[in-house]
Amino acid sequence: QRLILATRNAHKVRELEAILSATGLDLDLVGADAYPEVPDVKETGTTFAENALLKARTLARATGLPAVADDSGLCVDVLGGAPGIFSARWAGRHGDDKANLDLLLAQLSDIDDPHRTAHFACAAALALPDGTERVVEGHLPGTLRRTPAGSGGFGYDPILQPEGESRTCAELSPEEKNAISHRGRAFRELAPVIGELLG
Ligand code: ITT
Ligand code: NA
Repeated sequence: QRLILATRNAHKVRELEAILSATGLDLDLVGADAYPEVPDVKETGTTFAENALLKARTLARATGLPAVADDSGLCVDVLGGAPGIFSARWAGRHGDDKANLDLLLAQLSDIDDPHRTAHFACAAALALPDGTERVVEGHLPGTLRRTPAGSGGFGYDPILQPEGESRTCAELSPEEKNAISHRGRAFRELAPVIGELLG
């Protein structure tokens, strides 16, 4: 069964392939890049769930195939949940991970350790061409380092130290990150629903 990964973020594609392959579902996963004629969705939602549904729905309608999407970000408690849904464009240019991370660190420079709590959030959405839709959310709580560490992962991984971990997400192996991540949690919860609705 073909399932479109409605994302153009190569890091997400890699993580989703690993997470979904490990669920035992027999899926033929293709990235959104296989459908260049489908225009990018404007992320006009006010929540991760709304944006994930928008992305999945757009690909499913345009292609006539089931699609899953991921909308995700970092929510910092002392910033009232920001950058949140604006995580990918926090410093202005969409997808400039280094600029986003540098700006956030500067904004938190006066915040002491006990107040540097945050979580990654991921909404995982499934949309079928017939209009059936499901969305679930996964979280990864932790604290934010003052100095980036590690070269794995992407985005804010070098500064998020998961609860109960002494390393940042960027210092974890891909398998270790997927085992605890917001994305892993969300898509492992969605997997049986995918199996049921596509089966
Ligand atoms: P698509 O919309 O095409 O899927 P995108 O990169 O624009 O790709 P989002 O709008 O969901 O995706 O933005 C996600 C941002 O949140 C991403 O740019 C990172 O800055 C951050 N983020 C999400 N998951 C992350 C993770 O696992 N580790 C570190 N940062 C993450
Ligand atoms: Na987004």
